[in-house]
Amino acid sequence: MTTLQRYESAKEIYAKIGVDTDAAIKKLQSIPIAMHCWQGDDVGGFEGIGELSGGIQATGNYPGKASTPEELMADIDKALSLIPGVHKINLHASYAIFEAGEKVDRNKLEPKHFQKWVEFAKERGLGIDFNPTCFAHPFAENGTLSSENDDIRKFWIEHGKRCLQISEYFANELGIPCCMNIWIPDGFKDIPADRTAPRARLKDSLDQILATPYDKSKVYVAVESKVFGIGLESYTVGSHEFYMNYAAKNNILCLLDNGHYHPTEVVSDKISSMLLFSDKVALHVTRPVRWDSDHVVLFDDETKEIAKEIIRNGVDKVLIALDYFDASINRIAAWVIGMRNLQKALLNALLLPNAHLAKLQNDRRLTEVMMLQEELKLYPVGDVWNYFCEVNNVPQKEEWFAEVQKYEQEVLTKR
Ligand code: RNT
Ligand code: ZN
Repeated sequence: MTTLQRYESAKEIYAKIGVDTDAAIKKLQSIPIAMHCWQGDDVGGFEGIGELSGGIQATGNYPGKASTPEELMADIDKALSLIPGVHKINLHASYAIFEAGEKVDRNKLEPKHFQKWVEFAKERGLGIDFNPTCFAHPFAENGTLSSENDDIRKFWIEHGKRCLQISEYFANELGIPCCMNIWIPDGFKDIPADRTAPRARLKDSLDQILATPYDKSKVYVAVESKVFGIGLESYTVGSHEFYMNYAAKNNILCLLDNGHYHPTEVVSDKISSMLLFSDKVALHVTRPVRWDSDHVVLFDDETKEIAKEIIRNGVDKVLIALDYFDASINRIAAWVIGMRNLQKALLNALLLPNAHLAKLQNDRRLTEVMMLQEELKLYPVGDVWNYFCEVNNVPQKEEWFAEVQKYEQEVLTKR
């Protein structure tokens, strides 16, 4: 049977439960996911600083890592050619591109240092999301926006302001809103004596950054909390309560990274609450495994559950990005696996009879809710997915991997 024939058969099966597969595909086509540039080079950036810091770590030394803007862009191109749909790229400030001989510190960054990225995105119809980089820097060793050292804190506030201007530049140039996400690594390994003062300073620093005039319809500022980092086990300044309150009071967004909570706490259960009090919420979709919050996204239960919440609450209210970094496997494959898995999870959610399931719950027919949710798991979502890949002109099933192997042979092993 051809992909189309299998699709037609799946379409009939879904129609029987009131699900329109054509509509699901159309919707999936319109959902952009921000692909994080930092999977391509283990969060290295182009400043030549080397060591990653801030309680995050990329482990592994798989050959072929991108080390120049040209290499990273070529790798992103390769990955995007294997991913259906049109997406966004997510950049960190540490990926600024300087002219030969020029180099400025992070408190001096300007839009022009990202012009090459704008050209790259324009040619491909991509949007850009952005992040101040408050780690892997000599001034980030003892706190950044919450630092007790005034000069250091000023440096990071200025960095944040510059990033806001750069984010607006992206949005203006590309005609696509830019989500600017602030994450800082500040915290303590052991029990602090003063939990309040660092948080008060962080609050003041954020106030100062946000005092920069910017167009709120073009730049969505988000703040990302974290429960702990490596070497920052006992206290993080930017905790969930801190940012949830800060975002609500200042009319900015919370970014929920599903690797940043206690192990039995799930982001899929947080989205509906956030959206009752905020127009939008931003996500970092990742996969936490024990101490690490950044494994490649799989088509697993929590990813599927997050996708259901995105679809049920409204795709336009959720800014979706990926965030992980695995240096132990082919980095391009890591991108493709994560992006395709999140899309599969979104498709899976779009193919559920969501209104019917909600009605069953409302009628307290809970046995039926469980029964149907389980039966739906083996419906032919794969046939719809393959058809989606076909109409998008990207390889179906595992066929994309041959392309990555070829690229590894021809390009990556020669680096
Ligand atoms: C770290 C945060 C943060 C980073 C990126 C590189 O724990 O998740 O989002 O992963 O900014
Ligand atoms: Zn994150």
